Amino acid sequence: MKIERIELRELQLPLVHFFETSFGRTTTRRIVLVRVEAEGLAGWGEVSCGEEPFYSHETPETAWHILRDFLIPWSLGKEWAAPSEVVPRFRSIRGHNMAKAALENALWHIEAQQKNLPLAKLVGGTLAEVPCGVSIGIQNSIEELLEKIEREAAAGYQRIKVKVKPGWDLNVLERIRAKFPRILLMADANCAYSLADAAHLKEFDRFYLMMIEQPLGWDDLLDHAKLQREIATPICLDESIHSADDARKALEIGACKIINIKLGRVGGFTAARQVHDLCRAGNVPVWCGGMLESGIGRAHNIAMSALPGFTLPGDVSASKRYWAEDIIDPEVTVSARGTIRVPQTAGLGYTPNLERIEKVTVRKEAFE
Ligand code: OSB
Ligand code: MG
Repeated sequence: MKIERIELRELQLPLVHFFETSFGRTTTRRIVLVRVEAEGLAGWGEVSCGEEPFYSHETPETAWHILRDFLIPWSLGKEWAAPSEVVPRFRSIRGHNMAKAALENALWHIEAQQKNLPLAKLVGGTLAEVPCGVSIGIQNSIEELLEKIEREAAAGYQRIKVKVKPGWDLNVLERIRAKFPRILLMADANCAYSLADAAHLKEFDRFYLMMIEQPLGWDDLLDHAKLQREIATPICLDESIHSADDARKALEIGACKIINIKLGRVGGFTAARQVHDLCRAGNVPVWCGGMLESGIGRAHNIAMSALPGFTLPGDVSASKRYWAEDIIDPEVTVSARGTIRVPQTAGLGYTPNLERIEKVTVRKEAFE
């Protein structure tokens, strides 16, 4: 396929409720969207980075820069045999996986339309329905958190993830387990601890969590391996895994037992499938992480979650948990059993709502 035109835009979308992690609180998302035109078709991709360089080094500004000055000039007017060519063609650009993923995923969206296949099927998905969990941020009080857990569990979500940090951890988990002894529960620390906290983290074992996500540094596989030898709770890595090679090394040294795959963090569907295939071959469960995506990124996450190795409920949940009005039609909904039906129609299975997208766009630039 030949890429004829690419449009970048930045949206500002207020969250219906703030989202707080050990990094801080987000109230409005800044989302960069990529729209690629090729052979009469349009494909969309979303840059999933946060507003600040806290979860990763990428921000909307760095993504805009890398796309505008490198990825887009290297793509326009070129022949692309397959979306998977994005990885080798951009290999000399170090990092910036979320910017790369937005472009690559837009090409997958185009190819799904060209081949008249649902995106999920095109990337190898086999599941008709994907199991969903929710990620609940740090709240103003434990009572508010307990209320939220009650509401999400009653809505049918299959597992509850809560955010933890020093000072909002054992006290919170104690209260959750006292009220909800049976829910599938996990905790995400977003790198808030160090190996010096091993004895403290060992106390998490008494809450029989499904896993603890990314307790230690984003670049520290070795200490995760040491910690995993000391605690019973399985470690799941998020921030540490940027490629299939990272996943291989983490598993080889025992740094984790589970991996959270995010399309943006690993750089798009090609790399995500490699991480998935590696984990599946080693019987390591994976699940789809979320980055508070708009409907476009959410639709891509649903397609990826249809791969057969995604055996654990992910963080992909209903649009209405994030947005008063999503930018796709229909919005993403979750069944009473806590599942999302994987669209069976060609392409993304959701239609970007241009009128709505235009309304929340704060800047736009087109490249021909
Ligand atoms: O660590 O998984 C994370 C959101 C932003 C940045 C990092 C993370 C998260 C979430 C939210 O946990 C997942 C979601 O609901 O999209
Ligand atoms: Mg995480």
